[in-house]
Amino acid sequence: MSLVPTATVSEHNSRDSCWIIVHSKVYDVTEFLDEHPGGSRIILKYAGGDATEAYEPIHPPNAILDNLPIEKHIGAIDPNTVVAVVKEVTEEEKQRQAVLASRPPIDEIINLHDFEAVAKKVLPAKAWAYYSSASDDEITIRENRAAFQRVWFRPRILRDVSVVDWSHTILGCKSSFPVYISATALGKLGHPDGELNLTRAAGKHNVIQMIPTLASCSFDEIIDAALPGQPLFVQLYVNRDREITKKYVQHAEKRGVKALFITVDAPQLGRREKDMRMKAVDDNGTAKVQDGQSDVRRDQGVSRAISSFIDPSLSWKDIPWFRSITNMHIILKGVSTPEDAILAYESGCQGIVLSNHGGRQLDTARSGLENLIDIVAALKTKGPWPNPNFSIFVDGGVRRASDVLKALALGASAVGIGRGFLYAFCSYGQEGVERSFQILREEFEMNMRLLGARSISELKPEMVDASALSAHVGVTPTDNLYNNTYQHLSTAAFRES
Ligand code: 173
Repeated sequence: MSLVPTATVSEHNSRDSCWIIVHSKVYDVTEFLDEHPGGSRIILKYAGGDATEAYEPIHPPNAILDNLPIEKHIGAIDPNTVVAVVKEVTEEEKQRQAVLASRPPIDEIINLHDFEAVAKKVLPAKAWAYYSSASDDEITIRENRAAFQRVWFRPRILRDVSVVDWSHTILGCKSSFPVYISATALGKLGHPDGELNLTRAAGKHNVIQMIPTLASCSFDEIIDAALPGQPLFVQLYVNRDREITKKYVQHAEKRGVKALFITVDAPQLGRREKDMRMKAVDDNGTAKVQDGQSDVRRDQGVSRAISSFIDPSLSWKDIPWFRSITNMHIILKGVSTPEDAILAYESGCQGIVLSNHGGRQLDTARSGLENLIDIVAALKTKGPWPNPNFSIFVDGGVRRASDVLKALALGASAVGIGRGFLYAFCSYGQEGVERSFQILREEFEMNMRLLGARSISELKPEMVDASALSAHVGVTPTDNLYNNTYQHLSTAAFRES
């Protein structure tokens, strides 16, 4: 491979001739500018220079190899011409490092909310905005939590609960508990090891991870980090180019992935306004090249910028095609109504996820937990119950084992947690994820004892009162005097610096 001097690269710094450096390799991306899913503006910002830092968290390592013709790979940067740039650490980064150093010790993290509180403080503002944001007025993201609080327990007593067992089987795979790690994109925005934090922790503790299509790590990196036989699922955004999708799906199956979760609630990405505002702030502060292009709106935020490959024409007619290209279990992720649940069942899928995409898609969509009631009732009319060949998963707002137990009592097969585990690795890496598993195990043990369920199979609809679930109103009068004196529970404390 030829060596390219830095000075030569810097001559190609415009829309007419645009070279960039990524991981010490030089690429001519002039003709790719208009094809870049994130728009040309972001590439032009680094025209003639090193784009590695911006590239790294958003692209899997093989993205250039897969998308840029080999003749556009100019060569390797000549190391003798590279002037070591002492990167100025921004004030924000300095503050962030200080906050990181004063994180609460991990054994003081005692619930999944604690991780969120730490992540909010230690993440770069852009990453926090991307992960935490939800669509429009963010009603649904909050409803996801509130829904669990409208379901009340009806515990049974005197059942000899000296031994309780929360282990479970999900789509034929053994799992430590009835929870899987749901897919969340762009893990390296939050931690240098990205999704591998989840893979490694999951392998060690028998938890199943769903690999995101838009992971920061490549699909193969994630599979390679898994232990032999470690069960994994994969999430799929369907590409406009079905050949790309077919290759991805068949590769996943060949590498041993057990189930394909096709995302069906995102033909277009929701407007996540926290994320959008952050993008606008960032651009105003740092844009060097004004290319005059309006191919990607400046206020679209991270996710919208990289989602243009998703096919909005996906329809029920495509399901037989998926069945024809893979033998993996096919699960539709993002089902909300009994009508669609029955269509999924009748089209030969092996399950559905009752999900509103963590409140990031249609705002004021109901919670998966609420939808569970009608969907279970509809599916009961269609076949055996529980149906060993059709699983109903729920995700959204799950932070406690008690949430999981409520969903299972109401008929869910298992529950997905996305942000809860994401925030665990953003704040403490793999150790954080392992701690989150330990917290859940302790919560399962206590809650199952108190509920009188010795195993997951003993969870029954009679153990919960979901009569208020569809009410959507807080009917309890506010007790102002009491509330004013009530001391709020707090999250883990930062150490004094
Ligand atoms: O919720 C998301 O942010 C998401 O699913 C997504 C979709 C496309 C690109 C990046 C993220």
